[in-house]
Amino acid sequence: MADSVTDLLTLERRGPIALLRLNRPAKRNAVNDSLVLALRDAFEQLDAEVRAVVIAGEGEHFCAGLDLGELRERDAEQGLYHSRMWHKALDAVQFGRVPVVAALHGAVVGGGLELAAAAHIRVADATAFYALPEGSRGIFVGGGGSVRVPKLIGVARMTDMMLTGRVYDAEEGERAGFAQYLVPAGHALDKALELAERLAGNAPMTNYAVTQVLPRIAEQPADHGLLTESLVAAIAQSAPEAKARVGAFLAGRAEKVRRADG
Ligand code: 1HE
Repeated sequence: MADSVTDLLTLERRGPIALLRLNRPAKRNAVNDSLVLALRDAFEQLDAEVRAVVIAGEGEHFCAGLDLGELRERDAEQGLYHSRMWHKALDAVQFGRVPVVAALHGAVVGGGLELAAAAHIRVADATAFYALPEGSRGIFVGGGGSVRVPKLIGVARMTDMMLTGRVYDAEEGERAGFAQYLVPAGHALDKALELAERLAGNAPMTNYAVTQVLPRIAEQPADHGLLTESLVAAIAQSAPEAKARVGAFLAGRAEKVRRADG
C-alpha cells in the first residue's frame, strides 16, 4: 500500500522494510529541491519499526541527477547552500538509523549516482548505466560525489568519467565497483528487497557498527581505527542479542557459513 511522503517520493511499508521510490518518471526522476528535502525528511522520520530501506526509481531510469531546470536560477551563494542541502539529505541516507539498499536500473547519473553512492548496498540490473555528466555541463558534483564515488571506484576512474564523459554499462560498472550485485533486467528491486529482508534480521548493533562505524574507521589513522574497532567489538559482543546468536550457533541451531553455490 503506497503511503505517499510527497507526490515525488512514495513510501511503502513491507514489514520491517520501507520501500522508497523516486516518483518523477516523466523527468527521469531528476531531483529538484522538493525531492531532496523529501528524501531528507523520509530518512530522518523513519518509523521505529523500520529495520532496512530500499530505494528505487519509477519508470525507465533510477535517476537523471540534479534537475538542471532549477540550476539556471541560482547564483554562487545559493549554489553553496543548495549543495549543502544535498549533503544533509544524503548524510541522512548514509548515516540514518538503518541500512539502505539501492535498486538501480537505467540511468544512474550525476546526482543519481551520488544518491546511489550514499546507500550501503547497490543492486544493479543489466540496464543500468553510470555517468557523471557534470563535466560536460560545465559544473561539478555537489551532492557528495567527490567524497563517496571515489570510495567505490577510485579517484582515477571518477576523474576519467568527469573529464571525458565516459559512461559505464552495467557489467563494467559492477567490475569497477559501482554495484555489489548485478542481476538480469527487471530484477533489481526483487534482489534489493531480498537483501533488505536479510539485513532487517541482523542484530541492530551489527547494522549500526557496519553502517556508522566502519566508514568512520576508514577515515581514521590506523592506530585510532584499531582502537575504535576494539571499542565497538567490545560493545557489540556484550549485547544480549550477540550472546543469544552465538549460543544458537554453538547449540547447532544457527545457519552455517556455506559456499556461495552450496
Ligand atoms: C531532465 C533531466 C535533468 C531528464 N534535469 N530535466 N543530469 C544530466 O545531465 C542527465 C540529463 N538527462 C539525460 O541525459 C537523459 O534525460 C537520460 C539519459 C537520463 C534519459 O534519457 P531519455 O531519452 O529516457 O529521456 P529524455 O527524453 O532525455 O528526458 C525526458 C524528460 O526529462 C525531458 O523533459 P521534457 O519536458 O522534454 O519531456 C528532459 O528534459 C527531462 N530531464 N533529465 C531536468 N537532469 C547535487 S549536484 C548534481 C549535479 C548533477 O546531477 S549534473 C547531471 C544532471
